[in-house]
Amino acid sequence: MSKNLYKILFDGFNQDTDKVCINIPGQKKWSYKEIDHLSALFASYLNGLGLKKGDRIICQNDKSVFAVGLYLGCLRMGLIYTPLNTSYTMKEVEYFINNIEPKLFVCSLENYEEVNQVCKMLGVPNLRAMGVNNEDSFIKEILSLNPYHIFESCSDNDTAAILFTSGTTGRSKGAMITHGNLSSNARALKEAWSFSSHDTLLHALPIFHVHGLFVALHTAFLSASEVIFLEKFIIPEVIYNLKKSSVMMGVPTFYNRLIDEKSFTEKIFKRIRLFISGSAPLTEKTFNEFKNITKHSILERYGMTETGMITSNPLHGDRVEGTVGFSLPNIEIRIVKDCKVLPTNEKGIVQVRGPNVFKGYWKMKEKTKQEFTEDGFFITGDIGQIDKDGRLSLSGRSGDMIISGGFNIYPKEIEILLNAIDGIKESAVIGVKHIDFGECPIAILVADNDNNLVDEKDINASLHGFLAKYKIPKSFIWVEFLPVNAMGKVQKKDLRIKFEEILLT
Ligand code: MLC
Ligand code: AMP
Repeated sequence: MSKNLYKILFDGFNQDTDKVCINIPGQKKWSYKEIDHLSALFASYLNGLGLKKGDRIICQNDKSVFAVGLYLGCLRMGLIYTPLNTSYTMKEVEYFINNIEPKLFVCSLENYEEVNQVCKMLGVPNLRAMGVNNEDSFIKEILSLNPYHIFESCSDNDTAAILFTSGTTGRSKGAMITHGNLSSNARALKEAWSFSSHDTLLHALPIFHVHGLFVALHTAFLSASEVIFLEKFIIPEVIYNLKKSSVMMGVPTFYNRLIDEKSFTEKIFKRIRLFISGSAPLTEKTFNEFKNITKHSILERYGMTETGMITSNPLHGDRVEGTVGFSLPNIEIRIVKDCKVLPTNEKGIVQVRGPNVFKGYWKMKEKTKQEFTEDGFFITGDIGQIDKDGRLSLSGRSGDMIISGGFNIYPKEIEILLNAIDGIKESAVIGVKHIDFGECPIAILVADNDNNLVDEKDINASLHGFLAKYKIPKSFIWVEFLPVNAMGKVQKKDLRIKFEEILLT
């Protein structure tokens, strides 16, 4: 039997094909039948291009129902889907193209010219620009095709998607995520959160990451739930549509913004049965303030690109603030320090094993080996402890990754660019508290020459062509020297303590 993820989702919604699948407020409600048809039209197009199982496609396009159709079409065909953050610059995109060697790149209309140059330079055989409505010529072409209702035969171990996560060395790693990883996680989440065809999910997340693409869409589709599909998290639209929703998924920034919103009152959330948070730490303050307003305990869950969702607070039973809950069925977690598995309530690195864990980094065999233990656990790099009941709490990360509004930022990538600027001798990028985004990067700089500091505008200008905007440090601070230990390693912990409060005011 084929383990194609699309077939598994199809079997989930097939009894309810007349139900609304994607509801785009003010535009159109797409039934499951129509979405299935749309995915078959994209499959037809991809097939017409001669693409075959295992070929890779990069998509850096705007959030739309057609982007979802394209994704599902890729699954149908057994193609490997690689979504890119829409804020990535062309320099960043160049790296991904070189690494992935896609047969097709789908970009947004506005980026066509620049992407075209890069694709030509790097020999990408096909480039298409896709708009967000059926006035667009590419969409018109898709809609005129005969559908191709294929479910390419796939095993659990076949790669369905490659998602990039940045690396500690500054180079991004492509996590190969299989049909089996995704289907097992979708089933686990449907069960854990009791998703059904009676649910309406408010979707305001981007669809180029695990959270918005896999966690939200797969869980909803497998359950034949309706998805209210918003382009992004815009408060008035969210408030208006929450009234019609039963579940919302978001990063902690969503909840902080709702807390601050005066119009977020009982009549807005009275139909909601579940608020879910993840991708970044939900502070106890946010959890409690939200509870005071809504009487809802936000359900916090924990996951990663490489693993999908690992743990979740319970749907029934206590949701304890500051914890990320219990491991999902068939997923094992343990806490390890100095190669020893620790007993309950002791802090170490979280390791995870199960059908959710990815099969490795694309073209990085050595790196993959380093991140797994001999007995097959993936080393997450997150620091945590498990209590006697099995609840996991996280208390940081072993590396210096920053999570800003749910986006991961790796300091090394920024430091390399900063250190290359004339006038900067060395730099350290650290994460500090930020009221809206939870955490944000700032740069601590040492000058080549104290009497001639590089202008902040010039630094910003040097970074802009190379880094997505959310990675650009929110502040630049000059110091005489960086604190180092006896081995000469910069002590970021000291810097974090020193500059902890800098962006709070
Ligand atoms: C936008 N900006 C950010 C930012 N998002 N800066 C820092 N961190 C962020 N997350 C900047 C923009 O560059 C812009 O800069 C300004 O803020 C306003 O941009 P915007 O697009 O209007 O921002 P906004 O819509 O308010 O977006 C904020 C946000 C968004 C929090 C709603 O970032 C978001 O949707 N985040 C979700 C990320 C996510 O899905 N993560 C899941 C990863 S998967 P300027 O200079 O132009 O003003 C994962 C696994 C798991 O982690 O467990 O789920
Ligand atoms: P990504 O690589 O984008 O998938 O991000 C994964 C990382 O996000 C994890 O390794 C954690 O550090 C972090 N993360 C995800 N969910 C949570 C959560 N609920 N609480 C704290 N951190 C989280």
